[in-house]
Amino acid sequence: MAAIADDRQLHRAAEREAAKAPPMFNMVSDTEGGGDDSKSEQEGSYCLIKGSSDLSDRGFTRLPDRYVLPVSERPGDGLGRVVNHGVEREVIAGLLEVARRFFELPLPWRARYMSADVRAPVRYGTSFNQAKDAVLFWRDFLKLASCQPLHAAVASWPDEPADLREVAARYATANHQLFMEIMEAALEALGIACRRSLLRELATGYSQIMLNCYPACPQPELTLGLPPHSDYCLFTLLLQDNVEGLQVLHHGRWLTVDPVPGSFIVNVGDHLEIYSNGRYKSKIHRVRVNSTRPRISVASFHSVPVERVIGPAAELVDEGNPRRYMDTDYATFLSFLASAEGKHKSFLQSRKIAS
Ligand SMILES: O=C(O)CCC(=O)C(=O)O
Repeated sequence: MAAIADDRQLHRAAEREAAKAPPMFNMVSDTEGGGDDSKSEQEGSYCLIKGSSDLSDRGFTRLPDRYVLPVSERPGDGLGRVVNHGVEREVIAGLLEVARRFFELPLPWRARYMSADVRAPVRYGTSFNQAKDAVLFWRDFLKLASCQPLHAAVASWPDEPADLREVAARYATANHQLFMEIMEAALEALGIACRRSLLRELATGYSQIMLNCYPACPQPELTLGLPPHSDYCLFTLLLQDNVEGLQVLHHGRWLTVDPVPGSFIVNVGDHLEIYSNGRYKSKIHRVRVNSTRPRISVASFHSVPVERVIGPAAELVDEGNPRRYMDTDYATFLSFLASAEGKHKSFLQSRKIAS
């Protein structure tokens, strides 16, 4: 038995070494060349990781150790479904298609947009918060700032694939209009008297599109595409292709969201929970990956302008409903991001007033 155990240990050690062999954590040090494979990770420095698409392209059969979650945090079985709420748009298929083509570009093209600056209007990267994640997540992303009016942002978006700017701009405009309609309905439902002035602010508020790519993963039972989190915004409108992956935490159980082609998932974000003084609850969600089918999703986050402070609406606070959250703004959120891992809704918890 001892010999067998030793053999197994040796085998696992050899597998670990084999998995380490490709230079996955090397710095991508120039914008054209996509990095020098001979360089090693520099301890303590910000590391631009090539990401899960790169590993998937290399045909890994075993998940590298840095992606393996502790046992208690690994995905279990999807237990159910939630009903999606959405509006069909002709531009949807175009955006999913152009996103797919972007993630298929050679790494040096994608790497031109790698940045450690979370405020950068365009940012390509991997994992959830790669500068902080103790365990990496099996996702690559392209973030595009998409505040209205769009023209200032579009000029900084990638010019490859050649139609990305046009297709994404049409999508961003349509998506923002939809957000405004949903927001108007939410404000009316909350009984907000001054909703016209808030809607005026939202017309040029904060918007961002996140193109997510989850390549097929060699050992999906050991990792996640994204960890449990809630979104920093009022609403997220999420588009997914026809591959399952999104799960929502509902009464302590993870429910898999059925991908309905052409629909949007409408997610309540932290800002709406704060603004509504807890009447709307932001939803914790995560993403599972699978071993056979790559998945593309597009999350559009919408909120108030970045410099604006948001707190519970005056109409929703009285003696019977005391204020439950502290005011917050983008700067507070960024300093939180720099100081914590942003897991398990902890930003929102950090704004809660103890009762
Ligand atoms: O890919 C998904 O379904 C969810 C994406 C997401 O949660 C995010 O981008 O924050």
